Amino acid sequence: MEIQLWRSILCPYELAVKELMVKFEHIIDEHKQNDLYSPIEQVSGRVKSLPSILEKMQRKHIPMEKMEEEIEDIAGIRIICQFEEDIDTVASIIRSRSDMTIKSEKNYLKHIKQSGYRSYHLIIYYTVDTINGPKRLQAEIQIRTMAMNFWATIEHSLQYKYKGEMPLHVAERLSNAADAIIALDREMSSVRDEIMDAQNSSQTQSNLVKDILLSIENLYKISNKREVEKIQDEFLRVFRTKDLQQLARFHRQLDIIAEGYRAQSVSF
Ligand code: 0O2
Repeated sequence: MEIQLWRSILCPYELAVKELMVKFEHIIDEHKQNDLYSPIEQVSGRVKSLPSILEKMQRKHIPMEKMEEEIEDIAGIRIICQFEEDIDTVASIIRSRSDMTIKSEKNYLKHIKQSGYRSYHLIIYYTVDTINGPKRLQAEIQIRTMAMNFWATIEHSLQYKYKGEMPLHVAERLSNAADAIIALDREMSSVRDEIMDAQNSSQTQSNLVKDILLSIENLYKISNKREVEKIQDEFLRVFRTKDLQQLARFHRQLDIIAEGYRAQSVSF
């Protein structure tokens, strides 16, 4: 097949990867903006390389006309979570979306691969709009923790290095490392609530500070500069206390002051 033709086949998959990444990244933003812990830590994506597509077609005896149907991971999205519990949450989010239809799911957390590989895989149908109209295609979404990703990345590189003929002593080391990753994920899960609390309050503080600074900036436009400077000094004092409740109280007071100014300017 000509390179040009390959390009036009892969073009919608590139669009799908870009769109899906934006959508998952937006889920992170939405959680943060609502002071919520995000079950998604990080998102990446790729279109499968041509050599990798050709190798898979050869290995699985897939004819050209069946390529798009049978190679389900031409578009691939990887979602990284902090904790193992988050994986289920992310899978549920995907299942409930109206723009993604589940084709199949593979649970390599319950059924760990012989290599030691753990991840949750979903194959979805997703429609992109191209210059030739809508195109429904498949994409693979891999969901895993940071620790699982660490292991899989190293193992993938070694697989590539040894081209499927991994020496026994390396395979053994990887298998031990996989056990250590299971233990690490378990340990992290046991302190999940505490970590989530800490991250939530840091996000709440960051949003509060952003709102307060915006309010002070707006007050500058409509009120007496001296008074706003006093408010700013008071904000710095409250900020230094690192007390979230004091900061929230200050925010509410600022709202009342701003409301007062707005009422005054309307009555004029
Ligand atoms: P890439 O793009 O290099 O990651 P197959 O693809 O034939 O192995 P199948 O049934 O099509 O198997 O899909 P499967 O096993 O559900 O998922 C395939 C993808 O999962 C792989 O993509 C890897 O990304 C990941 N994966 C599966 N098993 C392992 C493993 O033992 N170690 C690591 N590190 N990753 C694994 P590709 O094809 O390797 O492409």
